[in-house]
Amino acid sequence: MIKTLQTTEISPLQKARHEYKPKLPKSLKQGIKNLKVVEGETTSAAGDAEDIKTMFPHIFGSKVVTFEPNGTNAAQITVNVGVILSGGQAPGGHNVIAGIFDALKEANPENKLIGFLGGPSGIMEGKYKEITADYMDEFRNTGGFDIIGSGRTKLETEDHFEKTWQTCKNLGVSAVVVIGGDDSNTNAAMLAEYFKSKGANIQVIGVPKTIDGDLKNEQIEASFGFDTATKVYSELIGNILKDANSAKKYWHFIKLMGRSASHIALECALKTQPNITLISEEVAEKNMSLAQIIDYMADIITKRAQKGKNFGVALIPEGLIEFIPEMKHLISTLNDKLATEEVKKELASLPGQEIPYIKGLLTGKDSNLFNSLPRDIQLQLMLDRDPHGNVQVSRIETEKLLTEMLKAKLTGVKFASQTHFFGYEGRCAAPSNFDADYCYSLGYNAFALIQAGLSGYISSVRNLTKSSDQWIAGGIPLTSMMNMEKRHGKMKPVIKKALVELDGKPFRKFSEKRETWALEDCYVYPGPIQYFGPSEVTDITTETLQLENK
Ligand code: FBP
Repeated sequence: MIKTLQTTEISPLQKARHEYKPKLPKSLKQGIKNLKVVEGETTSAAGDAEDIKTMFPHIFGSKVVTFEPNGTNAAQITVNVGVILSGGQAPGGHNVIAGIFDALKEANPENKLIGFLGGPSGIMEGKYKEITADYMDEFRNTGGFDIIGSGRTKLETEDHFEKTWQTCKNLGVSAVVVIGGDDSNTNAAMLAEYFKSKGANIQVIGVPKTIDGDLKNEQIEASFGFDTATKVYSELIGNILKDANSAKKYWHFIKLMGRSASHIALECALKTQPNITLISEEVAEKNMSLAQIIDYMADIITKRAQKGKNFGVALIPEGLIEFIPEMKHLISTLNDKLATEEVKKELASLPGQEIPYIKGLLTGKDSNLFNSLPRDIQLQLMLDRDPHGNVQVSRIETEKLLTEMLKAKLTGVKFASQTHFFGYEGRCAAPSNFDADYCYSLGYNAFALIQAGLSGYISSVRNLTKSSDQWIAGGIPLTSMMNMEKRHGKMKPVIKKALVELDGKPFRKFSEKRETWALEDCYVYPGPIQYFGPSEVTDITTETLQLENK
């Protein structure tokens, strides 16, 4: 039924996808009213347990839970649930909301779902939209976060929490679902702790979102969106590999999104087998300088040229720049300088003279490195930080920096290059079958956690390489994923970011193969995401998940 899809014209594929019925794990399939809550082990923290316990006395040490069918009927109380989309878009966000919506209406048709508009600022400012059945229908199985919008405002101070509480009181909201990455789920834990400490009867549940794939652990096998985004990028990389191998005249340098970890670059490399892939975590581990990275790439380009191959494809993770130890030092110095009011004022009064002014503030190795960079990169390194204090790596053209430096290095070699950045292209794609099912299950499960009376939990659906009916649904205490890290010079409780593990199976497979991939043309063409057809084509999971779960 697509009678409600009236707002904009839609494509035949959108019409067909609208009819798709996302699959649920067996435990949830029997209905929201028949769930049995099974308590597992008591949890601690990912690190610094004593500090985390002191900071989260009300939610620390809760038990892992899983859901099983054939439970007793839940009490039919009426609840209003609020939902927030936080941070960067990730395919499947709409299905998380659809899962929450369907579960809460199934539990009690009087229940309401309130969507807070534009991210966490929506709940602080009381900007919302009630999600009705008709409105929800328009967004099922679609990409984007346009159902309610997203934002990067942080919910972290007492004032923010008070405002949030006031909005919840005004709207009778007794549970809030935060769909976000590691930072947003850290803030969800703080909000859950705040509500409990105040005796406010408001539950907080997180949902693991980010295309970057760095919000994962034993219980959270993957963050949603990673599957679809990497499939989109791999399709594009596959097309470029074909073009490179056809024209045989260009080296293509492709920067791939993923603010910090290199999971996206690694997954795309495993899928497509290009000639060069840099992995930021390895660069950091080997303490490589920018010059050494250039040497490594120049060596492969030269060896291929000697074989008459003046073409190739290189993948560059977006976060690389921050993992090169000397760059990391420079960025950290710049962060400190740019954060002071004095420097901010000076910069504002010196339009056009920012670079010489900053140069005057740097000393030693920082100064040498900054001076060696092209002007555009110098300016990009000085751009405003995001609200979490991160350098906006998506705005730093690392791919261009590397090609410029390679051009200077490869004097006797025929070398023509093209640069690309694949990031936003993948974040709002219509979710793959995997993400459509996974997200719907995460959302449905989030309401199951609410119904079980839990707070300070993240929705967990695992056993993901098996068919969806064998997935295991439950909840993980957010504090069990936290440790203490230095942020803006202060130790803070945060959810531990999962970086690429160099002794993990995905990286090991890549490092066994990369020498062959560098010189031979072992290119694989994954093609576009398929929504219809044989299951081995439509339901395939990521290489990362398959290798990690082997
Ligand atoms: P989240 O961590 O919020 O999921 O965002 C991921 C991301 O897509 C990164 O890969 C990228 O660096 C960043 O968002 C870009 O941010 P913006 O959308 O603000 O340009």
